[in-house]
Amino acid sequence: MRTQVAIVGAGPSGLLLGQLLHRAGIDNVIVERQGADYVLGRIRAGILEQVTVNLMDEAGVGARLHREGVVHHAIDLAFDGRRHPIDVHGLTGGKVVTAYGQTELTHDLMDARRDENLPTVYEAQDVAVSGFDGTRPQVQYRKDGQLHTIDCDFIAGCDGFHGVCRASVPRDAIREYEKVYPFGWLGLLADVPPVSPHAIVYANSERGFALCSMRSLVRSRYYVQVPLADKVEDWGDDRFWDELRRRIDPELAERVVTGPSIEKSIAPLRSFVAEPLRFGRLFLAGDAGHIVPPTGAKGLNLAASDVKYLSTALIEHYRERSDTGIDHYSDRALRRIWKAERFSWWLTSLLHRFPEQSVFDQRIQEAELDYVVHSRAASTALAENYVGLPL
Ligand code: FAS
Ligand code: PHB
Repeated sequence: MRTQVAIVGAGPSGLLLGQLLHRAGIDNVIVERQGADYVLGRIRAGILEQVTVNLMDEAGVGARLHREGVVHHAIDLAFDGRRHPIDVHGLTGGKVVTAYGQTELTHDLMDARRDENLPTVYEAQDVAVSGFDGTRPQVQYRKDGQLHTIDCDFIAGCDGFHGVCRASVPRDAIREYEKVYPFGWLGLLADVPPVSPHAIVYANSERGFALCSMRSLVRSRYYVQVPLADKVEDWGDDRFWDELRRRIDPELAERVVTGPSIEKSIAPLRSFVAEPLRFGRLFLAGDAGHIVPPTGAKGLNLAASDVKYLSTALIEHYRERSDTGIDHYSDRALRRIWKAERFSWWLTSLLHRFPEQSVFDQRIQEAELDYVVHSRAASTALAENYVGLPL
């Protein structure tokens, strides 16, 4: 098989890139190691920056997002038994975020790809990439016992943190920066109305971090910080709901509507960046190139901005025979990635209880929370990062 761009991974990065390239008349094939249902079954992000919403519109798949997404103008920081609103909309001259699950976004992209009958190989085994340091890159995979080879001009590594593309880059050609946090997030999804439908609540309590979010007005997403040693089977639904309510203020706790979990999982928290993001004719985009702790709701949105930069560069290559965008892809993407890494690290440090935290560290954290919610300058800095810095 031959194509112009071979995309490894059918998560949000790969699907969005495939859709944007197709709409620009650039042939592409997506090779995914899991089945479509498995990809859709992973419950992940829930908050979209305007950049991501705009990109879904550019890809021609934004209709349901506009119908069902819930626009948020503010967030609440909760500590010392009180909630403090941060007027994100007012502080950023009218910018907002939209609550719309990654599962739904992925569904919309998968449906569009299927409707346009675009080549997508699911359940591909032993995916391998080669030749990207020359002019004849290839992607190989096994399917139904047969070995298949895709000859292409470029390979887009959209295969996430554990993918094969970054792992295929010679070790001396790549630098990796990582910080692992000493706790995880236990997330619960339930078909109950969200306790705070128009403002995500970020709570810093002496028992640890908690987050009250949503997927729609009838489906809620909650998280509590847990020790790394915890297992999801340690946490029955009742224990989760009790712990959540103990970490938020009593008035809000009273209003939490509980119900059976439809998904429950523990995600580790890490910050990670690979540099550069281009190796000859191989590009890394999304979680394949970087990971942020989910506190700042940046993971999916960073994947979208990588895809915006990469799709623009590839379209410029084919349409204008110019490689300026390709040559600058890595530097441009990394500038935005590192700023989002900083914000995600900062918000994680501000809102979580660290096992080794000294009493001095605790007082500093309390002083910073007090400063952020009472200083317009500090609230504005939080707000402009939360809605997403300009591309
Ligand atoms: P993905 O990991 O989503 O997709 C990569 C795809 O490549 C997968 O489908 C995988 O099966 C496939 N693949 C892997 N190896 C392959 C191979 N060798 N061959 C072929 N295919 C291969 N972000 C937020 O903003 N908010 C959140 O609350 C949040 N929560 C998260 C919770 C968890 C548990 C995780 C892991 C991430 C979370 N994220 C969150 C971040 C997440 O949303 C990612 O940013 C987003 O999925 C990035 O999309 P992709 O880059 O497409 O990577
Ligand atoms: C979510 O709804 O999954 C979510 C919301 C806000 C965050 C992280 C995750 O900061």
